[in-house]
Amino acid sequence: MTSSEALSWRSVADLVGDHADAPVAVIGCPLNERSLTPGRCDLGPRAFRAALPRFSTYDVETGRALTTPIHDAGDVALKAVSPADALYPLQTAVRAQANRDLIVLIGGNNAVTRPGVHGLGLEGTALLTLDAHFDLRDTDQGLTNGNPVQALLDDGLDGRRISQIGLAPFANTRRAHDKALAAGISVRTAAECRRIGFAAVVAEELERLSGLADRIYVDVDIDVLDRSQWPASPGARPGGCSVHDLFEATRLIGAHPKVAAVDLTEYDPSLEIGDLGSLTVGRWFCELLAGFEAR
Ligand SMILES: [Mn+2]
Repeated sequence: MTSSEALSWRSVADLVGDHADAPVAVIGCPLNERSLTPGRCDLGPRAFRAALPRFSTYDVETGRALTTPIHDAGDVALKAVSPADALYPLQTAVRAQANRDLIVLIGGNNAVTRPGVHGLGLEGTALLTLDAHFDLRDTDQGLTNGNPVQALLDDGLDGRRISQIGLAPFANTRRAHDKALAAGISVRTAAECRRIGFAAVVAEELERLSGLADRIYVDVDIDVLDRSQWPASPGARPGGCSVHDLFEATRLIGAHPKVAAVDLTEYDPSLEIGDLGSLTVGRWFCELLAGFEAR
């Protein structure tokens, strides 16, 4: 690289800092307790930030460079904090960024999602999940990363304002499926996404939810990805969606004017192979920003 080329390399990390008036904020949410498969999702926020210098702001698909300043709100202190006890600090952290147009929560396990939705407020909020799983396990044994959607139904979120995309066969129970349908949740399986197109299904559900709510919270449990492309989640399996699908869908999500918050959960850097996880999460963030700048 010549010196002039070096000077022109502006990375996405250069956009991130202490920016009081930035339209986008990132909150690190290293929640790791009560994962059904114990791991190190608490390492996710640090690995995410470390990946950002590897991404140019320039988008060859549009011929434009990302310019949006991003406020880094730091990490919420969640060491040894249970999902139930994480409700208050996480929803408080989200509410502190209420002046932003888009709040990005980097997990942490999927138990981040319930407090995240509460940060926006249940009233007028819809939930879209990209996830291989329903996350509708019973809550009688307490909150885990396997029941945030059930917990939100228990809290009073109307199931008709929930869409779940990417559900995998032989990875869920009939009980969870029955609960989803009884609650009025829109259930879109992985095979349906392959048939119609993953991004097309996401666009349909964003449209449906935007007619029912003032704002949309999007939960990306990254185990929706195919395990061959994404080894860094315990729940990812063969047969999931491709990274191309996820990136295309994420750009649509970022562009939707009613999307107020997006989380990325179940990234466990301790399962990393050859930087695959960090480079995928970094690109995912770039796609989200590219979508946001198209609003
Ligand atoms: Mn999940």
